Amino acid sequence: MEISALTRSVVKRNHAVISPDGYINSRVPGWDNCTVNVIINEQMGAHLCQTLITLNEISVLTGATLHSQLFFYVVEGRCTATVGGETNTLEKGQFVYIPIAKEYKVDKPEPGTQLLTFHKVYEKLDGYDVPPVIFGDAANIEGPTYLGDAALRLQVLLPDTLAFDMAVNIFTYDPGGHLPFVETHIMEHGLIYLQGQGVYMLDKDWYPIKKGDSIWMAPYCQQWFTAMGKEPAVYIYYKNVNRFPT
Ligand code: UGY
Ligand code: MN
Repeated sequence: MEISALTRSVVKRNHAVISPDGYINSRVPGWDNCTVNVIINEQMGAHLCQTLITLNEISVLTGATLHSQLFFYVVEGRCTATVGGETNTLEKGQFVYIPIAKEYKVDKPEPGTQLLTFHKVYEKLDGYDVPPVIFGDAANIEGPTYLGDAALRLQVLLPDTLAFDMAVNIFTYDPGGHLPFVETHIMEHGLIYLQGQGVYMLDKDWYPIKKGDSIWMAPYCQQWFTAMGKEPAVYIYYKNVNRFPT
């Protein structure tokens, strides 16, 4: 039997590893008959929110974005999403980006559907319109090699324009692939592993990481990752981008 006083989760001042072993459910108004795990939030010092929602056949999510934009990504299963009058079925790997001031509804899920969300307070840029609603599919987004390394591929899910202040990318590492250098940067990350395993270095601490684990990296948290095992390691991550460094 596992020892219940052990966890792989770690929460520090500038990074956190949240493994599913410590999840406690939250009740979120408007997100009905579902299980919500708030994984990253301002309570830990972050400037983004990341949740994982597990749906059953009677789950319905309704709401309206106010100051925060919202990104839904289907980790498992299938559901229907209605945003700004447009309804689409969302399957594994598909997503919808909901800008500020939009109503949304998610319903008709397959039991066991898992949705990842990223939320960020939107910082509008003078001269640029608020981005539109975007329905997309990771399977249709190219994954060019990252910095010339054939073991690494990066898919950029949202348009790379100044109207967006948040990026959501999928990073795929072949076994043995690794970040080419230790990153030290102002941008913050939230991520969840979709597949595989490896070792992440966060501010000189080393963590074994696998599918289902999430990581928060505050600005300037030094970061490096190497993939291990028999299959590629894949994570989807948030990054704040494109705004003046005040
Ligand atoms: O975009 C990034 O900063 C990315 N290379 N960081 C990361 O995967 N930890
Ligand atoms: Mn980074």
